[in-house]
Amino acid sequence: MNVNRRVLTLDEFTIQQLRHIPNATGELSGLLRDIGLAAKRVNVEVNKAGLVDILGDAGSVNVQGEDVKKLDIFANDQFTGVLHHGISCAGIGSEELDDFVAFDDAVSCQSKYVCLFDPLDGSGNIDVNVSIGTIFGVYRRVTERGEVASKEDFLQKGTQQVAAGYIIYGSSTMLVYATRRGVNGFTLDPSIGEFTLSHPDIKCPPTGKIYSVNHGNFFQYDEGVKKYIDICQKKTKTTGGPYTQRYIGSMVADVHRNLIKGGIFMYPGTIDKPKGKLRLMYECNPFAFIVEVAGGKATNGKQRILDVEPTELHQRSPMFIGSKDMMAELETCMSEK
Ligand code: P6P
Repeated sequence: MNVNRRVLTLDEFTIQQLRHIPNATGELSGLLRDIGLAAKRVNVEVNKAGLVDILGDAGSVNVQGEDVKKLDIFANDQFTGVLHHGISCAGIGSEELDDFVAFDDAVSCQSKYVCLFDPLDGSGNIDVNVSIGTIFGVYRRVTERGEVASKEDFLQKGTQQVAAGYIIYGSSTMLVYATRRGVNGFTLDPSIGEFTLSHPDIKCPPTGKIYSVNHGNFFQYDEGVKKYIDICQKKTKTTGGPYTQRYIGSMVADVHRNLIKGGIFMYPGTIDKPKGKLRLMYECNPFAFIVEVAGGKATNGKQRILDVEPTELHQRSPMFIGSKDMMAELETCMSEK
């Protein structure tokens, strides 16, 4: 049987990466494999979500007589389940759960990592068929292996992430993850049910022509943010433009597009929500890690996102992320009041 060696699956890639890491145990590869498995299961349900009259609404019973769960609860259960039953994760923090969950079985207590995730970000877009996604960040636990994980394992600065990534359930389903060695994208090949390397060594272009922001909140933004948006709107061919505004209300889709093509995504604080809407631990930190490894930048308007000292699991943060030259222009506007 001829093996197609040109197609590198996620598992083959993560195992290959081990060769570059002395005394690696393979636990991180195992954790990423577990995430890939949960993503495939979520992908099946997300793709069927349009068939609501077959699936029924959450709380109803489907044709197989199974209780239908809201898709984000379903996604949360999938990621929590595979990470709990794997050998690499000591506990999780999820957008869907009030508090972090430390797994107390002996195998999980011996695990090296904890994982923070938003199981299905943008799920409000499902019924209008807009791309949605899962976002995750992986940390090495700081408490002793063998003990049950505790709060300090989950509330670490973003700089402490050993890996971060996202799955985008869109025109195709992609898993993109970063370690300090680089950012790589894998597209799900339904014919073999594997994520296969399709976007090796992703780099964020130093500049771009796309700016992403919710204009509906414009008059609530900081003066510096309004000044930068005004500059974006006035760009011409001679000043690096014209720019286009792209914002689909699904962070994974907006940031993924800007990561590949170059651009800037902004979710600023507003008068009503000074801390903005996005969550630090499982939306801002993972994307900040990914984009910085790819050569971009991410701040909360005052400091680097990855340097923010977290105080609670679900804390929010303003978010500015993207191509480094565009971020520099924004920072200039924000520093000049
Ligand atoms: P708004 C989705 O609900 C989400 O958390 C992000 O995916 C998205 O970027 C943002 O909210 C959109 O928020 O207030 O612009 O509708």
